Amino acid sequence: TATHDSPTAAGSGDSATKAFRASRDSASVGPAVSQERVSEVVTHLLAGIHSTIRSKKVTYDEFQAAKQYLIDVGEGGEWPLILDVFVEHVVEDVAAEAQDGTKGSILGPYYLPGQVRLDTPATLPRRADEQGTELLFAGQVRDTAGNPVPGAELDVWQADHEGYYSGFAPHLPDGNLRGVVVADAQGKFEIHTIEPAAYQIPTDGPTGALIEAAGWHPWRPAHLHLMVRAPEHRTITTQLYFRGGEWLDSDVASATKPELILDPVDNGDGTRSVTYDFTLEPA
Ligand code: MBD
Ligand code: FE
Repeated sequence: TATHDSPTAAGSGDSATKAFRASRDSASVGPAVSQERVSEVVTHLLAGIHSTIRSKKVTYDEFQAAKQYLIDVGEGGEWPLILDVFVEHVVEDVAAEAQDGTKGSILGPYYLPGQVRLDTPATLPRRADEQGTELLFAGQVRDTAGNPVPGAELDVWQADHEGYYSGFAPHLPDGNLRGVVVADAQGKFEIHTIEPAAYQIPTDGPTGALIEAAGWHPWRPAHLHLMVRAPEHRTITTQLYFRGGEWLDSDVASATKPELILDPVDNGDGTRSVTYDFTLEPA
């Protein structure tokens, strides 16, 4: 049972918007998008909206409600959340068409760079009284030719046993259940952590309001987030799920893949262990 106030949607929305802006500011500036590209994509996007209005006979009341809704999404800081939940998975699918190696999944709104670096074997930072089933997550990072990738980095972030992320829920210490684990000379790693709970989209913000209004459910299955990187290799951004976990077949963010499901075994002492190996392709 919770002994703290749950974070507000507006609070975590603001944090997610700030984190997104910071990631843009520090990123190198890419090539300007051409006028042709802007026109092509936006014309197609608008045509989709126009065709929805015509075929569903969208009314003036509905149009004005939609305008109010989009204003609320921005004011609540929920653009990162709503876009990552309902749109990012298709961008990831398109990117994946040209990729080899371990399957990717969406980044989502809760990545924070610059976490503590830990040599393997590592324990992710946790509170003294961190709840949840102990999990030993181990494996090896190899390249597409099967050779070990020495010193690969596994940048890991996850929710706690109540489904909350540090940096976005004010009752959690900064950096909790986040870390960059450095694999050994054989690319092997061992990460001690706890199993996360399923994640519920905040019900008190605009994304939650839409889900409720549409009669959908607000859940993502329990998952670990990872970015796996090494020099001269393409960084993999992915998520790992748990066999038998609730919502695996109906993730609100449509971000599960059968290849990304872990099968932990019970160690008989209340802890669980699992291995998962990663394959990196050349950059
Ligand atoms: C999450 O924890 C998440 O991983 C995604 C993709 C969207 C919302 C919350
Ligand atoms: Fe997540």
